[in-house]
Amino acid sequence: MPEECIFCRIAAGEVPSDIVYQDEDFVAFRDIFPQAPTHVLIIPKTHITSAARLMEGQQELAGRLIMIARKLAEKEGIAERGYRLVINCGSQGGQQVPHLHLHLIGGRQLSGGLG
Ligand code: DGP
Repeated sequence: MPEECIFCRIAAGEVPSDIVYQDEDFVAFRDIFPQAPTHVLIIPKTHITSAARLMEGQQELAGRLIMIARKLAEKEGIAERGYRLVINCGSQGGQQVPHLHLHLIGGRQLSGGLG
């Protein structure tokens, strides 16, 4: 794991975070700068820099990321009213942390725009 990767350090338990879910391969924790009442980041424990670096053999991992988001949306009580799933990818995509993460955002009315 890259020593300097903040999300690897969160996954390893070296940096505290508000963890809402974890299993052998994934961790989900609340975003430090929440954009909505529910703002959770779901990450693979393995260091993948971005969605652009996903390999063919990681299709299942990518699918599980979304399935975890779906289950967490239910757990957070936002599944019925709706929510947003976002993966920022690369600098023009607005990605700030270079470790693949899926944002689960909801609990308020979100605008229709994509910025
Ligand atoms: P992105 O722009 O897609 O790379 O989003 C990165 C998100 O990560 C941003 O919403 C803030 C969040 N974040 C950055 N550092 C930390 C941290 O140390 N802890 C937590 N919980 N969230 C963080």
